[in-house]
Amino acid sequence: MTDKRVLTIQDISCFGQCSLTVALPIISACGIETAVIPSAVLSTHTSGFTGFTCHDLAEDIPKIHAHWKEVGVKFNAIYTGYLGSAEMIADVTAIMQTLGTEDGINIVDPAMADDGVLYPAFDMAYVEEMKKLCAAADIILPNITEACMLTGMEFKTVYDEAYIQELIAKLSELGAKTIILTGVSYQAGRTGVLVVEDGKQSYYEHHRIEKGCHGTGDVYASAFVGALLQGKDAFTAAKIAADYTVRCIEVTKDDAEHWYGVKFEKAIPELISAIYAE
Ligand code: PXL
Repeated sequence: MTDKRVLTIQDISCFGQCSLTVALPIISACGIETAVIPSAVLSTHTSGFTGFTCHDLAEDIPKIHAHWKEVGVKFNAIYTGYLGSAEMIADVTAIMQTLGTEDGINIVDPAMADDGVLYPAFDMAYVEEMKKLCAAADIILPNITEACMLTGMEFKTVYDEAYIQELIAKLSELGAKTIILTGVSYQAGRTGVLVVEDGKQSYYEHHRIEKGCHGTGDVYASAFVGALLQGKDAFTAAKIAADYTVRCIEVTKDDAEHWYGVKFEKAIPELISAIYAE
């Protein structure tokens, strides 16, 4: 297989610009064939909307897996995001263990928490299952809140390098080989991403826009996957994804009506230029 093929497993929030409605267009725009397994169908995402519907698709996952094994389809990367229920995580892990090519990469965004709290649908049973999925991954992309949940460390908004090093040490103990820790901020107005690969650490610091936007974790992870599959090393992909996410927030932040997500479509040309320039 010369062209790269990715499978992404996450929910489809029909409105709200997150999870599959972000991952599929971004990774496809990067020139990568993208297959999906929707883990749940929601009317909207759960951050800021009330009264949303949710239909869990856990029962379909083993059936899709069985069919694909018959078909013989394989993936160069399997990337998981927001899943929905703890019960499906064992089946998702099984997919990661069987449907990858020989050199396939498993990428887990443990999308379950932000700003110190779990998303409404999740509890500690979900966190426990997510730890196992992270252990089966080659690359994990937690934010600081998710890293704290996965390691049992206290969430802090102000911290020093020693705190981040302790988080990294505990995340490494979980078993993931490469860690992309997002939202690492040591000073006002700046934030960044810490990439830990084979024990070697690199930090990419950039401008921090104070206004947080929904769905940016998914935008970040999807751009990272697209850049990585286009042959970038993990640090370069992490940097490209960070710059793209900042641009998505910049083009959205002054539009009060667009509170539910980011206008990631507007900045896709910049993402593609960055991938082909570097
Ligand atoms: O962006 C993460 C995400 C994905 N899917 C659903 C969500 C969220 C964040 O809240 O609610 C359904």
